[in-house]
Parts: sequence; structure tokens; C-alpha cells
Amino acid sequence: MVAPETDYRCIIHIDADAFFASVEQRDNPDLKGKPVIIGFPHGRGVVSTCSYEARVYGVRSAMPAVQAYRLCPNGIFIKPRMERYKQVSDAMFDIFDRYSPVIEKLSIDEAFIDASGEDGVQIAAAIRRDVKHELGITVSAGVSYCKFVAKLASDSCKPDGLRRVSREEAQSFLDNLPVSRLPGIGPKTKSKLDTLGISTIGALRQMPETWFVRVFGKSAKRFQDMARGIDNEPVTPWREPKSVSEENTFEKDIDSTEALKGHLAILAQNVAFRLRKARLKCRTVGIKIRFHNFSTITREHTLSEPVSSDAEIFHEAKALLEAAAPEKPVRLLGVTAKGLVPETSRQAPLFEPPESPWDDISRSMDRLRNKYGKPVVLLGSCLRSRTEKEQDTG
Ligand code: TTP
Ligand code: MG
Repeated sequence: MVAPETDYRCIIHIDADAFFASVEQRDNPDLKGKPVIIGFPHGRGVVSTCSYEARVYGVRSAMPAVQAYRLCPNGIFIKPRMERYKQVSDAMFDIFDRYSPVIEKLSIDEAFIDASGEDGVQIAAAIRRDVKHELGITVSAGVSYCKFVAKLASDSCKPDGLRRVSREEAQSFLDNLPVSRLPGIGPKTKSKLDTLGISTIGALRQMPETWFVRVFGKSAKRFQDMARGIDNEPVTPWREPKSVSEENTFEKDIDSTEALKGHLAILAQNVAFRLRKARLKCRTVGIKIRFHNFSTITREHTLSEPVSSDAEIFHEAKALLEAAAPEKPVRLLGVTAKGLVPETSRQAPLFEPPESPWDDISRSMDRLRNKYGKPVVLLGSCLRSRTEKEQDTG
């Protein structure tokens, strides 16, 4: 069982209700009580989220927006306003800061707050009150002795709820939940468990250790522990840095576009590596070019899906460089990643395929880089700058 020295732990999980849609309803009271769907019902658009009024019709996050339109033709479709949501999110995290110095940001609208040694229910209630009063939206809160039970507790009382699950209650609370509620169980693992007739966390808990090892491999202990309500993961204070960038001032100004691309590949690879190390992805890739006369330009491009692979970041940076068609010679080149989001913010489950095949390749390259302390696998384009260098110096 859980070590007694962790008994004082009290963890709050907070998650805003229908976040983007609630911000729209708050900014435009005409939308209150109506089915609001964030997304556009044409083309290949998907639903970001929708108000609880729209959920009654079966509309859900990540659903094709045309399908949402079929389910809820009287839904009010709204184009996302990310800047605005970010503003409200920042204000919400400022409220959390009042109550604890130990806050782990999980996504734009979700956090763990360590309230160990204090009355978690009272703190969660105060946070809910402040957010509602000052920001005009509701958040749900779970209070428990560990992170994942606190999260399941807040999920279970949405919207506008507060639920505490004590250590004593945890096992029966967990036993009745569908196994898919455990973090890390994606649709693939779920259907595998379905075929074995394991639909609840309680049923999972009954399975022998050897079975866990066979099904979950390296993660066997983590899943077996979770099924038993054991989770000693600390709340790790974390806020995303605003950007990650790398730049290089050349010893000699560079005249050749091919050589510039080679240098750009190295910079992109370093930025991507640092992102992955921090378990982040970026939505915006930027470049900076300083010319021999010190005039400087920057260019950036925002993507629909966040990325962190070497290849994807280089691809974007290269397109920006080509579009900028810089007058040469170039004195300095830089690559920046902005619009950072946690790697797992979109609930990428442990057993789901990575979002891009490049993610997998990057991970293998990182293992080598971590082992040898330097990049051992280079994008083909990096070699161009090397060859140039060798020619220069040779
Ligand atoms: P969630 O907290 O997962 O969802 P939510 O706040 O809309 O609703 P809930 O009450 O169930 O918590 O995500 C927070 C925001 O992130 C959400 O408002 C919109 C955005 N988002 C997407 O853009 N795409 C997605 O697939 C999901 C799940 C969320
Ligand atoms: Mg939410």
C-alpha cells in the first residue's frame, strides 16, 4: 500500500468546463444556455470543444465538424479565438498561484495543485469561487491523496462540480469506473481489454502480476499500482517557457543558399531536440536572418498541429527561408519554436501510435544523442553545411 509518509498529501485537480465554449458564452451572454460548437462545419474542420448544451446531441471534441452539424443543426458554430482563450487561461493560473506555489500545468485549462497539509476541499472551493466570480466561467475540481485519483474525481463531477475522494473511498470509487478512464489506456488498449472481458478498473485489479507484465510490458507496475489506487507521482511545478530558440553567428558571412539550409537544418535539429527534452511541441516555427549590414528580418508560420520532430521543424524553417529569399551574405541565422504546448496535452495515450511518424524517428535519434552527448544522426541537409565547412577549411 501507499507509504505512510505520503499520508499528508493533498492534491487538487482543476479543469475548466467546456473551456473555449464557456469563454465564448461569457463574452457573449446571448450564447448562454445554447449549443455552442467551437469549429467550422465545412471542409475537414474538427470540433475543438462544445458547450454542455451541445453535448446532449452527442457532439464531442475532435469530431469532424460536419458530423457535429448533422447531429446538432441548430448549433452555433464559432471560429476559435486562441488569443482570447490564452488570456483567460493566464488569468485562471494567476488565481491558482494565490493558493499554492506548487502548480503543474497540464494544458490550457487544467492543472494539478499541491495543497498538502491543508484543507484541499476548502482551497478547491475558494478557487472555484474566484474563477467564477472574476472570470465568469466554471471549473470542476477533484481533491484526493494522489494525482490520478484527483483527476478522475474532477472528471466525475463535471460540469461545475467539486468532489473529494478520500484514501478510504478510493478503491470502491476506482473499481466501478470503466478501465478506459485510467490515464494511458487509449482506444487500442481498451479494445484489447474489452476482448478479454475487462471493462472496469476493478476487473483489471483482479488480474495477476504476470498478466500485467504480458499486457503492459514496462508499464505493468504503473498500471497495477493505479488499479490499486497507488500513485506517488509528485506535483511537478511547471509552466511552459514562451519559446525555444537557437541561433548561430557565422565566422564568415554566408553567400550560398545551400550552405544556409545546411546550417538551418542543424539549428532546427537542436531546437527540436530541446523541445522534446522538455516534453513540448510547438505550433509556430520562426526564423531570423541577420545580414552582413546587420539589418535583420524574422518570419514565422503557425501550423494546425503542434510538432517537435527534427524533420517537421526543419521543413517549416526551410520553407520560411526559401520564401524570404534573403539577400546575401548572411551573418546570423536563427530558428525559434513558439506557441509551446505540452507533448501530452491532447491526451496522447501511452499505447496510441505517435501523431506523426517523424516523432518516432526523432525519439530513436534522441536515445543516441543522449547516449553520446551530441547529435549522431543528422538530417541530410546538415551534411551540406559540414561539407561546405570542410571545403572552407580544407
Ligand atoms: P478539455 O478540458 O479536454 O475539454 P473542455 O474544457 O472543452 O471540456 P470539459 O468540461 O470536458 O473539460 O480541453 C480544454 C480545451 O482544449 C477545450 O475547451 C478546447 C481544446 N481542445 C481542442 O482544441 N481539441 C480537443 O480535442 C480537446 C479535447 C480540447
Ligand atoms: Mg476542460
